[in-house]
Amino acid sequence: MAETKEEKDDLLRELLSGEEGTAFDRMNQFMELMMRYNSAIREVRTKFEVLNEELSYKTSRNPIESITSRVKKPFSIVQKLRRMGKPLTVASISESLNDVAGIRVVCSFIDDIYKVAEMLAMQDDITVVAVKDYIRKPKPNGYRSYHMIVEIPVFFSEGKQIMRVEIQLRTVAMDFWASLEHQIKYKKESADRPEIVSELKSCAETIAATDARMLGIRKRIENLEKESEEENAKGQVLSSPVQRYVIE
Ligand code: 0O2
Repeated sequence: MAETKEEKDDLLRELLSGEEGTAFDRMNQFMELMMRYNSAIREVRTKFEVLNEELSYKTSRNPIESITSRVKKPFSIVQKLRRMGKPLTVASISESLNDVAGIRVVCSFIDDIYKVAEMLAMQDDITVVAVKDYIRKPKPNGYRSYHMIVEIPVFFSEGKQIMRVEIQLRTVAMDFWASLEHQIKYKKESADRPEIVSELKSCAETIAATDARMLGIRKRIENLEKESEEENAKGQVLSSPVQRYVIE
C-alpha cells in the first residue's frame, strides 16, 4: 500500500515510464482513458436512474436509494496491475482491469437488487461479463453485495468503444456494514484478530437477518393492501344498481 506522496508519485512515474512516445503522450493517453471510463459510468448511471424513475412511478416507492460512482485512483490502478503481475502501461489498464469504472447502487430491499440487476442485464446494449453473488454466497468475513461486470458501447467522436464497468448492488443495510468494515479495517493489522473478525461477521449476519425481516414486513403490508383493495372492489360492484337488482 502506497503510504506517502513520494511512494504514490513513484508508482505513477512507473506507469508513465513506458517506451513508446514521450511521458507527455502517455499522460495524455492515461487522461483520455479515464475520461472514457467516466463517460461509461455516466451511461450506466443513467440506465439505473431511468429504471428507478419508472419503478418508482409504478410502485410508489423507490427501489434505489442512492447511486455513487468513481473512477479508480491512479495509484490504486498501478497497485492492482502490479499485484496481478501485469505490465504497468496504459494499454494494460483496459486489458487487465474490470473495475476502473465503478458504480455502487444502494437499494431499499434485497428483491430490489435482483429486479434492478435483471432489468439492466436485459437491455440489449449491455453485455454481462461476470456476476459475483455475495448475497447468496457471502464472503467468509460476512461481506454481502451483488457484483456485476458489464460492457457497454460508448459513442465517441471517432466511433464506438466498448467499455467495462463494475457495478456493486447492495441494500442500505449491506452498505452500512461494508462502509464501516472498510473504515474499521483499513490499514489496521489488529483488525485481523480472530475475535474482531468473528464479531464483524456476527454483525453482518444480524444485518442480513434484519434485511430479510424488513422484506417480509414490506411483503405482508403489500398483501394486506392488495386484499383490502380486492374487498373494496367487491363492495363497489355489489353496491352498483345492476348488481343489487341481481342479488335481490
Ligand atoms: P475499491 O477501493 O473499492 O475500488 P477483481 O476485481 O474481480 O479482480 P476482486 O477485487 O477480488 O477481484 O473483486 P471483488 O471480490 O468483486 O471485490 C471488489 C470490490 O468489492 C472491492 O474493491 C470492494 O469495493 C468490495 N469488497 C469486496 N470484498 C469486500 C469486503 O470484504 N469488505 C468491503 N468493505 N468491501 C469489499 P477494491 O478492489 O477493494 O477497491
